[in-house]
Amino acid sequence: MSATPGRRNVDHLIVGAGFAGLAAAIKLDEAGERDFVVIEKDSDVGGTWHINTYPGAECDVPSQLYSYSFALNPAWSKVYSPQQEIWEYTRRVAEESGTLDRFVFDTAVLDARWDDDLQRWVVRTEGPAGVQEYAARTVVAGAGGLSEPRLPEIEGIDGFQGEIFHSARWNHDVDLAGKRIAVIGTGASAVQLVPELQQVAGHVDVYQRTPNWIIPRNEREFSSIEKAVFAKVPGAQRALRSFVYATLEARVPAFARFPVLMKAVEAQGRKNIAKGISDPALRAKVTPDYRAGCKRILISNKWYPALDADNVDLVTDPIAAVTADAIVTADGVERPIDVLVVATGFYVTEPPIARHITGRDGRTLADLWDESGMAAYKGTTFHGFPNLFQIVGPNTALGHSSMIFIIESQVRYVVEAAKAMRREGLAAVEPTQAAQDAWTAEIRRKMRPTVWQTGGCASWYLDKFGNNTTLWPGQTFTFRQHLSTFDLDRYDVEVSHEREAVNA
Ligand code: N01
Repeated sequence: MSATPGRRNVDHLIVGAGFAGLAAAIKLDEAGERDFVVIEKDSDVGGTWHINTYPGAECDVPSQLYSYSFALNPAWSKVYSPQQEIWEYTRRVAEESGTLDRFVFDTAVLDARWDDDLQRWVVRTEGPAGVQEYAARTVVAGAGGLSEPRLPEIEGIDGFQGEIFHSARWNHDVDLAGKRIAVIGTGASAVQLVPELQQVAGHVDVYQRTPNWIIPRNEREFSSIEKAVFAKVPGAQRALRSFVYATLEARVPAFARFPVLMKAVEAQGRKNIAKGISDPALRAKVTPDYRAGCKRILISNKWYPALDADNVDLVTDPIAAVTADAIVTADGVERPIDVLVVATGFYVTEPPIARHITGRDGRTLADLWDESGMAAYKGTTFHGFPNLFQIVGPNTALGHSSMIFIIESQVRYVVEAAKAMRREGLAAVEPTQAAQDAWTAEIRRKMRPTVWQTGGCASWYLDKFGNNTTLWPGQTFTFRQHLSTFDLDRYDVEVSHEREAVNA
């Protein structure tokens, strides 16, 4: 193909240097697919674990499972790893992989457009050196489902004169000691950061729209003997990892087929409330009225005691407006604040990256998804978008186990696809509409009896049509089985135009 001045040809363009993009880079490299770039808008690897630096940020999946299978870490300090430790782990894995020379940091993807003549994606990026254009055989999107902060639309919020920031964009320059702080949201992030704020703030108002089921966190540090055993006997660590994996998978039937079993979790949650909170009125406010599991089950030993503290108020009246220095609730009460922390989650079912990816017929992924919701073949590939692979795509997220297992399953599929394309001399592969529709129909069928669909709550798992387009509705090993080989027979394929001409 003729080169356009300034445009760089690459085989693979990977978007994002979090767990997904990093695994894709490492595994493509190992498979001999070395001509790739990784475009990362942040200044380093680690994705969510580099960006989310709010106080108390920790993983709620056990550390033994929250790591790559190909890079076990015997040095995890605790059962649930803190953010900094996870980020340092990703950095170390990246350095040791020898792939960092192909990472481009502080650079955003402006748009990606499939070019039928080139049989490549034309991708424009913008970074410190300006705008760069790439022509890539494949795009591997690993931008993450929880990366774009969702800011609440509340009257007057733009006119707030104090400090305001999202949990995922923590402003460490703000001194919180003695301040009056409001936190909007009571999800996984808020549950971790509020207990930390409670310790330093003068007063904290926590604005709750819906309570979550929160069970105790079985927290402890690994002893030096355990760490030495993990380092010297990798089999021991693998055995523990397998045990954690099996324990988490054993919960799937309760989520997916028999939500009534979740009553056991609710009993644990009620006990946790009773242990942490003495005031019956406050206990009532934090007790959910829907089936556990419908929203993500949270784990914390610190949340309820923090809410029970003298310097914390839980506010359940809806927020009516934000003024220059206060929050006003629907009952007319005005609560003055210095700092507003917005812990309101992320754009999950309308990911902004979808607006920047334009397929074969000139439509963006967002255009399609706006009409009928997110859908993909095997959570990874898209009819109408040849050679596009999304890691953590539609219906691949988990409510019960480690996303790294899913990421590795998808990365294997991408590598198998790259090998198949090279072996068969293919320029483009794209799942057939029939294959994608059948996959989506099967997901919807499996989703129907799950707690996420029947549990009686609103959650970010569901899109505007009421469909759960985010979670995988089963055990993770079945997902891995589905993606263990690249099933070319479910794809429309094209050889290169040059080869077509020779064969004609
Ligand atoms: O976000 P969320 P998050 N006015 O969407 C409320 C992962 N994670 O950042 O429930 C008032 O869960 C909203 O209320 P409601 C994990 O997968 C993992 O906390 O919609 N309130 C809710 O309380 C998690 O699930 C870790 O009624 C508003 C909160 O804001 C995901 O990230 C740690 C509002 C949003 O909760 C997201 O968690 C942290 C409004 N306008 C996060 N809009 C680990 O440990 C929203 N809310 C691995």
